[in-house]
Amino acid sequence: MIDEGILKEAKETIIAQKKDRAVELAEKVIGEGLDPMELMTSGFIPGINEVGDLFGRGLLFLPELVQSADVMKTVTDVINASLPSQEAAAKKGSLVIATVKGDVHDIGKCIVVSLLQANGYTVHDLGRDVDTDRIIEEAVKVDADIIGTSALLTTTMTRQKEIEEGLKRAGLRDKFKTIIGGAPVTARWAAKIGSDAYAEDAQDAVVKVKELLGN
Ligand code: B12
Repeated sequence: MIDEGILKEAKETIIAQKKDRAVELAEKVIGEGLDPMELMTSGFIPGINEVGDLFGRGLLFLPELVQSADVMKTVTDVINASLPSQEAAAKKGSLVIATVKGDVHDIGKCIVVSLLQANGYTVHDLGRDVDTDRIIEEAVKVDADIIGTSALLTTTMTRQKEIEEGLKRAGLRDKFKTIIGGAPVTARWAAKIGSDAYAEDAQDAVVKVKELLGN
């Protein structure tokens, strides 16, 4: 268990944009053999969520949002790099993952990608702002088992529906399982558009992928 004071300070580093201290805390937790995902889930993520909340209420502006996101991105990279890589064991299944077209939010997607890789899945990360057709083409090309998409904007969630429709049109719907995520996305949305699964965070994504692949 990580000390409550450290978790609180981690949250604060995101809100107050203290990049050096945020990296120090991440390295300290990793160095002490504690769980960096706990620091992420109970420290840094609540911090960026609060930033989003303040931004949504007009109490904080875009330049600050961008700076907080930069700190968040940096610590995400530090923590992701510390997760064990299980490339050799990567026979459990493969995924193509992307943030949908029109959407540049990728912090959450990158966490999901790292945790899936750490759990032995092969992940083809196509990045962010990725066109629907390209996501489908890449899934065919690498013969993926699952297509995963992230959407953080209510205006880009519709791209997840577009994937379902694109797959159906191409006669490929039965070839792939689909999983969706992102802050505004819900299990209800998944059911509505016909996606096979919804995951609320990275840990849940691993659970749902396991279920989808039966392993
Ligand atoms: C950081 C951030 C940014 C950064 C993104 C940097 C980056 N590289 O990602 C920047 C500054 C670029 C940005 C820009 C914008 N943003 Co912004 N942003 C955020 C913020 C504060 C945090 C997002 C985040 O990283 N959360 C932390 C991660 C860990 O959580 P997560 O993304 O939800 O991911 C987890 C789960 O959802 C899930 N998951 C995620 N993806 C996937 C995928 C799969 C397959 C699965 C299974 C699971 C899964 O697992 C993840 C890990 O636990 C949110 C607020 C919020 N609370 O979401 C606003 C927010 C999403 N942004 C918002 C807005 C409005 C914008 C802008 C339009 C602002 C502007 N005026 O320009 C632009 C849009 C740019 C674009 N076209 O995409 C609004 C959206 C409102 C809406 N209704 O759509 C929000 C909600 C803020 C607000 N309250 O108003 N933003």
